Amino acid sequence: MKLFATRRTVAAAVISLAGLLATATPPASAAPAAPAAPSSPTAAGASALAAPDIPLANVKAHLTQFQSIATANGGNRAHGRPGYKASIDYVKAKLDAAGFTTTLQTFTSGGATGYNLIADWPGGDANQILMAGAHLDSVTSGAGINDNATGSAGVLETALAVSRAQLQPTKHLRFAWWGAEELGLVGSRHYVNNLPAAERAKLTGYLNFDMIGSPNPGYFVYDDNVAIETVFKNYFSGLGVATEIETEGDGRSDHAPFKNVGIAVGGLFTGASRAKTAAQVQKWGGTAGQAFDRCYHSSCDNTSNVNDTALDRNSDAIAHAIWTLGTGASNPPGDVYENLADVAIPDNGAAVTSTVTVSGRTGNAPAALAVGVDIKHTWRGDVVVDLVAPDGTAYRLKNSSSNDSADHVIETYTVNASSEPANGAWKLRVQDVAAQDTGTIDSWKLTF
Ligand code: DTR
Ligand code: CA
Ligand code: ZN
Ligand code: ZN
Repeated sequence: MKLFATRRTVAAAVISLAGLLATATPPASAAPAAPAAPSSPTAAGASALAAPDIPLANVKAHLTQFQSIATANGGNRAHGRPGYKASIDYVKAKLDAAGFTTTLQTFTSGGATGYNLIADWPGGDANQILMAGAHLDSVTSGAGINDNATGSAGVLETALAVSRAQLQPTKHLRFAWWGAEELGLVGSRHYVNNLPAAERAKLTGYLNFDMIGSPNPGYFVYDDNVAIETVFKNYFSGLGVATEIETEGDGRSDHAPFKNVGIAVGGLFTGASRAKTAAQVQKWGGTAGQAFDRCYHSSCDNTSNVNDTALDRNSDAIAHAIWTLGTGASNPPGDVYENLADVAIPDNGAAVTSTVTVSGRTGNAPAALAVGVDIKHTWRGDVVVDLVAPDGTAYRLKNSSSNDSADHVIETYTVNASSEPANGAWKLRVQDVAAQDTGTIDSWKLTF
């Protein structure tokens, strides 16, 4: 829209005229609804059980076993090598003895047979599965103790703690140890690619642990899903340990195949070859200018390449997440899924989107799906807003309006989404369709 005076003065004239006329209101189908419930995938009010401490000595005993296996098998535990299968056999034997239902899934990579070990804890809601996993393979150059016997041992000892507690979680718990991660997430991609859509839809989340005991550790939390991220951040703040968002690994570990099909993911990481900064030393101690793990993918990645405090804290954090996300309420009404990330809206340009991933729910979305929108904009009449369901169906929330010069779109719309499966990647699509004035998607959320 080409204006001669500044937009504000022209608008002031138009608005004062328009004040005599009906003001723009959201389309009837998206009439504002009641404010949403507190934001969490498990509704407020359901109390999760407190996790036990994970004994560091037990975790380190697994590391010693993995080191011995590598030493006895050519110095590594790599895909296709005897050290990897011996690692699988060790973990499987522990889980079988602890009452898990274990499954060995095979695949082929580079002409060699690979193995994923899947362990299900009997019980819990079969339609709401919480998964935790770690890759068990090393590179060929070493024993792979920090990368990734630490993650494998932390997940193993948490699973054994579930057994010791004879836990009866709300959700069904599934643990996984992946093969051939170092060759390109081969094992976890094989698992996800061969998981039918109906089975994927049951996964409420996948928690990934790849390098959780780096010798010069940082405390990094994956920021792929706000609810899972919050569980981990709350745990560490309870310890008085600062955390940072994990930025090095998008797509670089076994959470990626799950995220790529719309499953909520999270995890922890203590750092690889990047150097720790002086600012990070202030938070965490250690050595500035030195890699978080100077033996990353090297022959020196052995049992002396681990920081016990980091390993202990992260193992306890795994247990905290499993107990918190696994024993909280199942999906009663009022679950909130939100995305707090800012997305810039180009002036008079292409539409932008922000995604919220819903998983682990059963059935379709409700007839009164609440869509909470917080868009900052200096001329909201420019803005068109749609909710796009996982199958691509668009629901118009707000049309543009040439005379609505007010700031911001902060509304809760109600959408009849009862024809849409609840699980999947929902998107808020926003487009600025008039020149001048710009804005940002500040946050948005779905309340079921
Ligand atoms: N892909 C992992 C190492 C790795 C590097 N950056 C990140 C970030 C988050 C998790 C893991 C990683 C490996 O080499 O096994
Ligand atoms: Ca501990
Ligand atoms: Zn690696
Ligand atoms: Zn790794």
